Amino acid sequence: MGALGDRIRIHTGDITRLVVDAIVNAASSSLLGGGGVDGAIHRAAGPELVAECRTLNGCKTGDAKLTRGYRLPARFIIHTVGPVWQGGGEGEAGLLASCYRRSLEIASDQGFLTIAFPAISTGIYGYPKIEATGIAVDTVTDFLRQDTLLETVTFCCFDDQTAELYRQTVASAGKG
Ligand code: AR6
Repeated sequence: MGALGDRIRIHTGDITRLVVDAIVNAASSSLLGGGGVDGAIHRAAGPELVAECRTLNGCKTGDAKLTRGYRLPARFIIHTVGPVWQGGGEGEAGLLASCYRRSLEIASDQGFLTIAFPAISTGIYGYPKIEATGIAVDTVTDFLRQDTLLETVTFCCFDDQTAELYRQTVASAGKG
């Protein structure tokens, strides 16, 4: 197993294109689809995905559920529900950390080696990007310290500006 930094990758692009064991979806609590990355994942996976999601009885904020990946190159999808930003006083930070942790727990339980995350809650749900990136990087780093199975965690950023923010955050986390 390589050093911690070698197990974290930052990628710019569309998460639906990634060849990994599982991609994470920033879903809504119904799990029945929506806009943003959720809409892109449902479009790329095809209609079998929503059919499986209907059997799951939704998902609580901060929790995660697993489905197959259908027409995606990723074999599985871990659907997690991020918090809607309400100013920071409603437990948003803990809920966002829980999204990352629960997704990683599922991946590890399943024996997955590679997983990719979008920037959960930072689009339609309005979570401030700098704070959300700090939580994403800290939670993934903490998890990888005690888990030796997962080989790579990819942060899939939709644009270069977000990727640059992740690079800076990972670099400063490594110094701490
Ligand atoms: N690949 C990677 N990242 C993406 C992609 C993509 N194809 N498309 C968007 N992003 P959002 P949220 C980035 O709004 O804030 C849905 O309606 C985007 O730039 O997708 O958690 C759900 O059903 C942003 O940085 O998710 C929920 O109701 C990040 O993904 C709600 O939106 C997350 O933005 C969830 O809102």
